[in-house]
Amino acid sequence: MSGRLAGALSKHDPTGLSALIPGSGFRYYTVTSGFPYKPPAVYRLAVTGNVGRELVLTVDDLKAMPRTALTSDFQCVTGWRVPDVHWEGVKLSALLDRASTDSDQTAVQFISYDGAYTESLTMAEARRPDVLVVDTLEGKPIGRDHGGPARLLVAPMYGYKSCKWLSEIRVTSRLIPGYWERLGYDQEAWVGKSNGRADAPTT
Ligand SMILES: Nc1nc2c(c(=O)[nH]1)N[C@H]1C(S)=C(S)[C@@H](COP(=O)(O)O)O[C@H]1N2
Ligand SMILES: [Mo]
Repeated sequence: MSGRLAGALSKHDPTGLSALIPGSGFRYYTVTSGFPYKPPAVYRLAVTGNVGRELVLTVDDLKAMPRTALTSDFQCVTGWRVPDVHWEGVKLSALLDRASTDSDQTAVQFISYDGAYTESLTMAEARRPDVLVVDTLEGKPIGRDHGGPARLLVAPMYGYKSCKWLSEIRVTSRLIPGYWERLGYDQEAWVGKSNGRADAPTT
């Protein structure tokens, strides 16, 4: 069901169809004791590590870069799934290019400003067109609960790869396991192809 249809039905149907509205099926996750937040005006995203030039980007800088929109199912490895979630942001590959990432580097680490969460991808994964730094969810700025002002979205993988409250993207010479990987979850977190995803970038 499309988001628009679910939204229209929910206005007239009191039986619980609102649970199908994209976005409303999310759980809000944090591994810390709270939900940190940096207002858009003070938020900064750094691109660091083995790059030709380090970047420090504002929300406006992200808005000014070539934008990518993508609709994909969002699925947590624990079982919940939100169909057809619409995100917008900037391809991670574009940020890596803009920072003149050293060509011999093999991995990228993602660091959250919550002070605890990290994630990582191989360079090949990081350069996929369906891996974005997103600042927009269902047409609105990403708020505190969903890890705004900007978070990672690794559309083809389980939700734990999509680091919330993203503050630093660090180019590294080797893969550094993330928070959940150190607790036993797979580094390669591809969602099964049988889910019928339609998450190709639309721009
Ligand atoms: N910083 C941070 N990022 C995180 C998490 C977290 O606890 N902290 N949880 C991960 C998991 S397991 C999932 S399923 C998604 C959930 O995203 P949501 O809270 O926006 O629904 O965020 C991922 N990114
Ligand atoms: Mo998750």
